[in-house]
Amino acid sequence: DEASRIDCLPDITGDENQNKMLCRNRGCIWNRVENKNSVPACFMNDTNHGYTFLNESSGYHSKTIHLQWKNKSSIFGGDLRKIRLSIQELSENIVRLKFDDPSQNRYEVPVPLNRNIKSHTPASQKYVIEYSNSSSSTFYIKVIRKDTRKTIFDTSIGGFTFADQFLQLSTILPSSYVYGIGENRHFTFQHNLNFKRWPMFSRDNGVNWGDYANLYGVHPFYMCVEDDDGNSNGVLLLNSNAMEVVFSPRPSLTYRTVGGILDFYVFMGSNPENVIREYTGVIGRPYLPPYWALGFQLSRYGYNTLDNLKSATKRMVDNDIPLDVQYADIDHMDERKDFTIDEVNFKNISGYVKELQQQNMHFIIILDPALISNETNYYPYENGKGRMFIKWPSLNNDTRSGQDMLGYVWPKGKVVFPDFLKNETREYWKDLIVRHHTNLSFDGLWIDMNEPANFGTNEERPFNWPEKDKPYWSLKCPASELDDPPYKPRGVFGPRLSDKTLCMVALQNDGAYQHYDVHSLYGWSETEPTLYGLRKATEGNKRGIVITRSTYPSSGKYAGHWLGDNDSKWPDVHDSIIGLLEFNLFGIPYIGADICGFFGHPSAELCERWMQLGAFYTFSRNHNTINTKDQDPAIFGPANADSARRALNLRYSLLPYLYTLFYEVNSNGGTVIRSMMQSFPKDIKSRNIDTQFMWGPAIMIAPVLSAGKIEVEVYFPGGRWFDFTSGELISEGDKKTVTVSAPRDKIPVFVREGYIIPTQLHGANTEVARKNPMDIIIIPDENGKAEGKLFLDDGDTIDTVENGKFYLSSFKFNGTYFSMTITTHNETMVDSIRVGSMTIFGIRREITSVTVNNANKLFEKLKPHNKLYIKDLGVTLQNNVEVVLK
Ligand code: MIG
Repeated sequence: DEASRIDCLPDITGDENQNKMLCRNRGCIWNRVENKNSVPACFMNDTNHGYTFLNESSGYHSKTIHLQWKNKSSIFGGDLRKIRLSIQELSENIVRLKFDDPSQNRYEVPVPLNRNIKSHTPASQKYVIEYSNSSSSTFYIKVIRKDTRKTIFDTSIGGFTFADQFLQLSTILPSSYVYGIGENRHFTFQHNLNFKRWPMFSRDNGVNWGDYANLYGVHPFYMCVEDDDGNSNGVLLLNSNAMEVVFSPRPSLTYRTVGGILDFYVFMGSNPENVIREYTGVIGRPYLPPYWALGFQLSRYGYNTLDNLKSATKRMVDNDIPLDVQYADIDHMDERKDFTIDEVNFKNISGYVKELQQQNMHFIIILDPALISNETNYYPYENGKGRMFIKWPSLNNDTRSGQDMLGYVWPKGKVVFPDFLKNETREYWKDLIVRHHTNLSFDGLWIDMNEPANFGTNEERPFNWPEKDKPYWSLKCPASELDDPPYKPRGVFGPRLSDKTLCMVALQNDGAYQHYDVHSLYGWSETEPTLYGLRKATEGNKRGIVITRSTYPSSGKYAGHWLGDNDSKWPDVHDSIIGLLEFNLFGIPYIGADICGFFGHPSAELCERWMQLGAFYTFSRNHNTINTKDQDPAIFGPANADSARRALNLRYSLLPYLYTLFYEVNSNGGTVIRSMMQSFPKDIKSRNIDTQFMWGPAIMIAPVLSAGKIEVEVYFPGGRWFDFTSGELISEGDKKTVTVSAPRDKIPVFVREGYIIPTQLHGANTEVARKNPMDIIIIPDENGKAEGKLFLDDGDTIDTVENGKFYLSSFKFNGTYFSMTITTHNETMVDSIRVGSMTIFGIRREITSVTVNNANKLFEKLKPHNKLYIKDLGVTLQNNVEVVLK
């Protein structure tokens, strides 16, 4: 069966005769299918590879199984003779399957997870485990959903290899509705299973530099919708070594990793959202951003002077386009050195930042991890040398032994890399941030280059860019099995794993870790210390925001992410949606791409459309690279400025709803931006849609994604859907695809029946907007019912949720009666916020009177779309509200 083949020559693409021979030597089967290059010609023979059952023992919600290597064939040699499988039933929905070496400890991912066993009964458990206990046939294990009998994880394919530097395991997937795995640029949200291979190893790589490339972060997590009812599961492989996954049309998935252990977590849900709730219950719930971080943000690399930066901010303000955050990139530093300011070109930036803050705007600066080492009196280096940085191991006849490992990044000299896996480094890093904050009062930090990136590694020539006249030798890594493992996952560019990063032999945390194992955790390890430093710097009580380029499961607890260096091209507009959806699955819902593109220059139309879509990124920032033209929305003239203003005003009016979604995921998990598949898991047609998406349960966004188009084909699952701005009924009854008009200045946004959406009059920034009157928008379903929620807090201090310092009310409507019921009221700031108006969509019957808390109120029936508009409720958020329609 061609569809079931698991490649046995992942490393070779060469001479056919050699391949055949190697294939046989590996105990695999050779059979080349003419004209189908994607189908592996050499594939695993299940009976030749893998382990057999030895014995087992049981404990509290756990079982340990010992396995014996079959000793028939091997792919790269070195298969462990014995391995151990520990099964832990963590809860009724979560099971952990951990394969390791019983004879010695191997590297395990040090990210702290919540993996306590929750007490539960076997009867309540949603899964059963089956495995082979035969000493003659190849061992397999299956996780089966109890009530549907669907097998959701199943290793009975492809054998199984566990060698020191090559671990391979395959699982048969319950369906071809598979999503996730990253970070890569994916072309479709639902995976293409035609033997596609996706590498994971954190790397500074533009998103268009080669197809199927590994990018900045690592997320070995996928989600699969199992059946027509939407039952779903997610699987995390907790492993941080260089790895790849390969799909097959069977459908199956094969993992190949070069180290560590195979530590799987299987999460089961009755729908996709529940899976993400389970997943973030283990890796950590997403960060609650400060309210201002939901505002629009402007950035670029290469303002080059403070005057240019100021002009960009001013263009926004002059054109009445909402703006909350202005950025400064590495060009504001003195020769791109962290914790410094270019006192010539950015003289007085500190004063300007204060001015912006007085106007209720915020400021974020970039921070790279690498610090210059060869400069006198550079405090960050002086204060950390020999202690806080990643080091060389001891090497034969090499003076670098035990020294700080030096590389080359943006500053004009050799740099060191803080070792964030060492406890002391956290305090050291915090102190640097706190000291710098006394010079420049930033509100957030944007951490870049933390894959970590190093330029020109292993290039045996003077590395003479960007300063042609000042050559620097690049980092040269010694020969080692760590840098040149027997198998190097495909797509890691360059001949060695250290390409564009540190040497794999580098040591971290005083020798506790080799960089080989923890490379992809570098960005993760920098994130919490950066947030910690930021919070200490900003009076210790400001929530702050960190945006990080390199992420790993659990990064979402502390930070948001941008999708990296994209191009100003139409395909990048579309693919950004896939990135948003995936990072929401990964527990990082604060996410966006560089609006209008990082490399290249967008046409006015591209940037106009991208600004509209970007208005619906949770992290909404326009950013581009050095030596390109400005691309802020006002620079293209009044038409672009008008349409950016319109889209952003729409965003700002929806911020109370968006913030409430963030509160929800922060407390209960789930996603903020979600796919049609997640919103309508039983609707098979929705499962491959990635051109439109949802904000929470109620709002659908269907952007224009190509040039010259002024309409969009939108898929509407069943029920009533309205155009958000006009209130026009667009679809009702059965599901259908509708062509909706989208003139240049409009992004189609729809609302779904059954929800109540708290909105607020937009403003120049969030500080203004969040005090404005609210308009409660009700979208009744066919029975007249709707409901919703509103969460608010001061938006700016830490732990408001943990300390109960917030306001929460719930809305209900049944066709004639509306209630706003306050359930938590520990933030009095909301008391002065007026509930200005109420708008009810799709009211078909006659209304003769409206009372608000028993007082008669004026109302209008707005033609042509049957909107009922109650102009002035005359109440605030302070007390419960009742509205009766007659
Ligand atoms: O290699 O700091 O992705 O957003 O503007 C370039 C300069 C380094 C890469 C980041 C980009 C940022 C840029 N950085």
